[in-house]
Amino acid sequence: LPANLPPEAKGKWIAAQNARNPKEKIQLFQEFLSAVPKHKGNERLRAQVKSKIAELKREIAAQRSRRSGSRSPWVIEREGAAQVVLFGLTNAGRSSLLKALTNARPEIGSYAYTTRIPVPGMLTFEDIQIQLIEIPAPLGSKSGEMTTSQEGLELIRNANGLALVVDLSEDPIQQFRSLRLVLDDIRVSVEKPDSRVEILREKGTGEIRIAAYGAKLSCPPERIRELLQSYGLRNALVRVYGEADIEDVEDAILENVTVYKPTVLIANKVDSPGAREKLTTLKEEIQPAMPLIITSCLTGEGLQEIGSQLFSALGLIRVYTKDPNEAKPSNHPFVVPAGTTVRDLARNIHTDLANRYRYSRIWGPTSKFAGERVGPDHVLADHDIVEIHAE
Ligand SMILES: Nc1nc2c(ncn2[C@@H]2O[C@H](COP(=O)(O)OP(=O)(O)OP(=O)(O)O)[C@@H](O)[C@H]2O)c(=O)[nH]1
Ligand SMILES: [Mg+2]
Repeated sequence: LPANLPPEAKGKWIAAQNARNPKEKIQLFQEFLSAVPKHKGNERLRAQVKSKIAELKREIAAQRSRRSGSRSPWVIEREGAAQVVLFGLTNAGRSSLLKALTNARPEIGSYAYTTRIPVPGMLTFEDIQIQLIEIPAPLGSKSGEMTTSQEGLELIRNANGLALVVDLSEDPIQQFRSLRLVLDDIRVSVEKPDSRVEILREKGTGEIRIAAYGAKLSCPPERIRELLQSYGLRNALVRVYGEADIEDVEDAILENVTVYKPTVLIANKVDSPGAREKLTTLKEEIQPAMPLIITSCLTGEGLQEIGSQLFSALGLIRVYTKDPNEAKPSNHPFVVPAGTTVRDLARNIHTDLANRYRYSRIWGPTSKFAGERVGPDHVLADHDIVEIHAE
């Protein structure tokens, strides 16, 4: 646990956050590293920052190749409500799923490693779209150690969620374990942690808000505020789930954390002989459970479930805004995290709107009656309609 870094290191961290370009950022992260005492408690932090530097270097290389006209296929801008990586061993059927679910037309082959560069596609779920990206399968023997390219791992770390794909015509448990090992290595967790601290940087609010969702904080909120301020953070929302102490908050500031990715497991090729018999043991393996979707690209079984399962696993909700002068709400929802309040939504639409906010009327699941008047702390749910009244 890194605790109370020297002020010099904090200063470098602040400067790195505010750096205007990747080159400057690298320089400042390097200076940060020299200012962090080299003891065991800081090892993970140092490793984390080193991999950030490596990522920035690749970003610079990608920028260069873009400028020279050759776009890197490994850099994929998010489109739609969320970006989800299809991660599985070769031949699990990721390309077949991508083809069945999206507009993409990836190559499908019965031989190994057909897909060699990432392929994105858009999946339509009701009135929104989710971007799916197939990345090349990790290399290695099925029982031995797996390796995935750095660029592939970055796509995983940057994604909003993961769909792990295992093959029911093979040993799905062993496949699941191999995928988990690769993810553990890069400090990506597929299980929702009991406790965690999230720090969301906000704009122009001038305050540090602390939202503890039934959490046990072992330090006074004032200390948290002081700590954030010592890192130059003045506008932020700190969300605490479960139990947390001041070190957890500092780890979150320094992004020295295992990142949790909402994940579903797709067990594909259920049409294969003996496939269904493997499901019981597979379900036992994934404790605590994550959503399991049983599919076949051959028969189409389970495919229509994927959109809704992903949407709910991602922890997203759709909110429709309505102009006070219009009879109907907008057709295009805002897709926001569950837990979003009316105030968060207003801020999401426009900082100014949050400042001029007066009250809202809502229709839908969280309203007691149609057009109920609610305050800024009202928590929204999927399918709510919100009319914001401002000064
Ligand atoms: N029986 C059966 N075969 C499938 C299913 N889905 C995919 N396949 C077959 O499995 C093989 C591999 O499918 P792909 O979709 O190319 O697999 P991938 O995961 O993209 O694999 P690589 O890109 O090669 O690493 C192909 O021969 C597919 O036709 C399925 O649900 N059932
Ligand atoms: Mg493929």
